[in-house]
Amino acid sequence: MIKLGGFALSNYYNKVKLALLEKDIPFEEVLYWADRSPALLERSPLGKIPFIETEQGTLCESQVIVDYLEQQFPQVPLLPADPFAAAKVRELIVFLELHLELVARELYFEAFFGGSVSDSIKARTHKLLTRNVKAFTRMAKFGPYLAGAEFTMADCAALAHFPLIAMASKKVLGEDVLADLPVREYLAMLAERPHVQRVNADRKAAQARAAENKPKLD
Ligand SMILES: N[C@@H](CCC(=O)N[C@@H](CS)C(=O)NCC(=O)O)C(=O)O
Repeated sequence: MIKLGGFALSNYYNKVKLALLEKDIPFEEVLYWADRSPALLERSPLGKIPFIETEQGTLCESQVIVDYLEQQFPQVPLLPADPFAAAKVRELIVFLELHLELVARELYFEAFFGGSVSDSIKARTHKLLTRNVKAFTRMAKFGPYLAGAEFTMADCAALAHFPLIAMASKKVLGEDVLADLPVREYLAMLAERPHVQRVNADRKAAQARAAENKPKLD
């Protein structure tokens, strides 16, 4: 059985977890923190999560994992059969991760971990996000799914990344950079899916556990 390594607070972990659930692939979750321990580095050379363990070995990088799952378990597809339509779905994912999530990630230290980010990084991130979101708006369909009429792996990515991008930009830049997109309605629509409910519930439980274990400063 496939093992999914990582933790339920991670957006990239939840992207893969939702793909596994939607594709009805049996898997086991194994808790790994991104702590650069030897055990983790052996499975994911940069010490990032998620990774999966298969009978043939380990794989890291969420998109590589999702692409592998798609080829290895084609029964419930998360990509259209037509190669061009499939490429358009993957284009959305690469765009969302490279040009939105990875850019917004610069803000996470201040938004979620009690740190602070310099004004120059905030200004650069704001400029890049404004430009990149405008481009993304031209590509995303919301019809009702991100790539059109069918649920695809792009929705697994968007469910995981949209809330963080919106929260981080609102908190640190004072502006939700996704505000002009129908993100709220889209996420509400996705939340009707039982597997999305499971991913969200597990994430919330992990958030609550993390809050309980936070060292008290007083
Ligand atoms: N490109 C990677 C990104 C994974 C990633 O950034 N994971 C975060 C958790 S959400 C992590 O492991 N961070 C720890 C680190 O970068 O050292 C993927 O798609 O899997």
